[in-house]
Amino acid sequence: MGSENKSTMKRRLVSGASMAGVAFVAMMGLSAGSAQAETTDVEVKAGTCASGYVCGWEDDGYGGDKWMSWNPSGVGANYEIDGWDGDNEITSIINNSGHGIKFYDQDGQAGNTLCVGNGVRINNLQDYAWNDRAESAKAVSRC
Ligand SMILES: [Ca+2]
Ligand SMILES: [Ca+2]
Repeated sequence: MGSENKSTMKRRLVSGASMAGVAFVAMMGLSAGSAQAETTDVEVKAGTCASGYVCGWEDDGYGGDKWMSWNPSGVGANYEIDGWDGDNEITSIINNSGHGIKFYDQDGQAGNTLCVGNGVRINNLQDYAWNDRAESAKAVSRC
């Protein structure tokens, strides 16, 4: 009797495991679907940086708050990223300004720099060791 119960338990365990497998596959299918939706979403957000502007967002993938939206008047123009809403928060950038944009990791165009060429999109500044660092910027003729 004892061994029969054991084998019944075993069968139950095996069938439970295969059910879990089915659930896992279904979940994988779902996450693949949402990853696709996310890509479209990123493209939509990326499209919100108008020609002539350089834009900076709080999160990667042009998400979260858009702390920077600047239309530089020309080469040499300076921009001060807001100390409360922007400094040390920008994670993604699109430069549609028509100029190179030099970012500084301190206020008043001081400190270390990262130059982002015209037409460049950076999905995640972490890739350049520049996540949450930008505090000010300047338009330059080229990077
Ligand atoms: Ca950030
Ligand atoms: Ca600043």
